[in-house]
Amino acid sequence: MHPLWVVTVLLLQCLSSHTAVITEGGYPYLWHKVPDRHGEQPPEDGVLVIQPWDYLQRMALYKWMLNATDEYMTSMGSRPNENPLWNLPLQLSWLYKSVRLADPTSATTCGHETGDILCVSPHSWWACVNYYLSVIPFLAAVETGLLGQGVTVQVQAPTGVEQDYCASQEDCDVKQPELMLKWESFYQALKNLSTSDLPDAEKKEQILKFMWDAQTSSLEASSQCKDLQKNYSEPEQKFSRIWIESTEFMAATHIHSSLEKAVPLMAPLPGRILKEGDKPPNIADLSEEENHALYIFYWMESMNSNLEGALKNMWRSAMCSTTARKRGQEVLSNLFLDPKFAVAGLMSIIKDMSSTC
Ligand SMILES: *[C@@H]1O[C@H](CO)[C@@H](O)[C@H](O)[C@H]1NC(C)=O
Ligand SMILES: *[C@@H]1O[C@H](CO)[C@@H](O)[C@H](O)[C@H]1NC(C)=O
Ligand SMILES: CC(=O)N[C@H]1CO[C@H](CO)[C@@H](O)[C@@H]1O
Repeated sequence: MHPLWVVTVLLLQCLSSHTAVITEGGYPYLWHKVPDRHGEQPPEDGVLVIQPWDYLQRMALYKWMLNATDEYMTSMGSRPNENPLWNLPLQLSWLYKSVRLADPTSATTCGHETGDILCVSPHSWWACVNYYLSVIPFLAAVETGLLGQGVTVQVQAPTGVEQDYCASQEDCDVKQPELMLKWESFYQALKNLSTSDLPDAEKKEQILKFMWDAQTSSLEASSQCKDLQKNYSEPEQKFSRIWIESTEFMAATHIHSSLEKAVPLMAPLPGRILKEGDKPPNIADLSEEENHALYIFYWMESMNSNLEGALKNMWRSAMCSTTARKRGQEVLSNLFLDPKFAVAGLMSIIKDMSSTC
């Protein structure tokens, strides 16, 4: 073979095996720069001020949540980073890397490379959705005493937006009572289970159930961000709708989203914001895997809307046992990760699974 040909083939192989890189050294972007709670001064008067409109500060909420819950996660396994909350900082890392936390209106340079790249824009729909998956779970953790007794939090409000974000435990208890309760139950369950005699496998299942219930509620509450979708391209809007749906599909399988297991699930997500005219599976500057995952996303959306939402409900009721959920995880990861997996097979699998409940 001609050497140039060999190089070309190798290069093509590299390109086609490329998926969006969402980590750095195995951890979310800039993880080592994220402030450590214990490295900081104790809060003055017990009031901790948090600034979620900055990437590192928002990521810090996750670092602290992981730190505070790790001791209750021993039933997840003995290896490091088995805490299932890892999917949340990874998600934020992907949003940051794909510039989804930036201002989509270009009225400001917040979050853009040309401006303050660490800035999280209150105009970003993704940043808004993530508020319900970061600030709220954090406030609930504080409320259940996980970050120390007597600590209260004041959340810095964003400027220049009408979005009504709740800004303290009290405020969120009033504006998002059910959501706060879901997260508090999760933390409460962690504490309860840590002193129970149940076998680890049973504890693990319970913890994952409570956690995914809470994450699903956060996704539902994020419908409040709807107005912010307008400033994105049609393909990005479509993708964002189905991203919520597919995360709910994943949630129904109660997957153990440890650091190691959550990375491959996020790797095929599109590495940049979609533009007008982007048509999967033929977007030239995205990898085969990203194109394929988007194609599946679009297919699932059209399927689900043809069935008026029934696909999701069918899926949820099919995920009725540990065995079914395990199989559900396999189906989803095959669907998104393996471009050869036959889309048509999904329906028969759902049918098959429903009948075993
Ligand atoms: C939490 O962080 C502190 C300081 O970095 C560390 O000493 C402690 O071991 C951590 N706790 C857990 C459960 O990881
Ligand atoms: C935890 O235990 C307390 C006290 O026994 C109980 O009231 C509460 O319902 C339990 N919560 C969860 C989520 O298991
Ligand atoms: C909902 C929203 O954020 N709309 C904004 C879209 O972008 C324009 C400027 O380009 C803003 O004026 C809108 O407020």
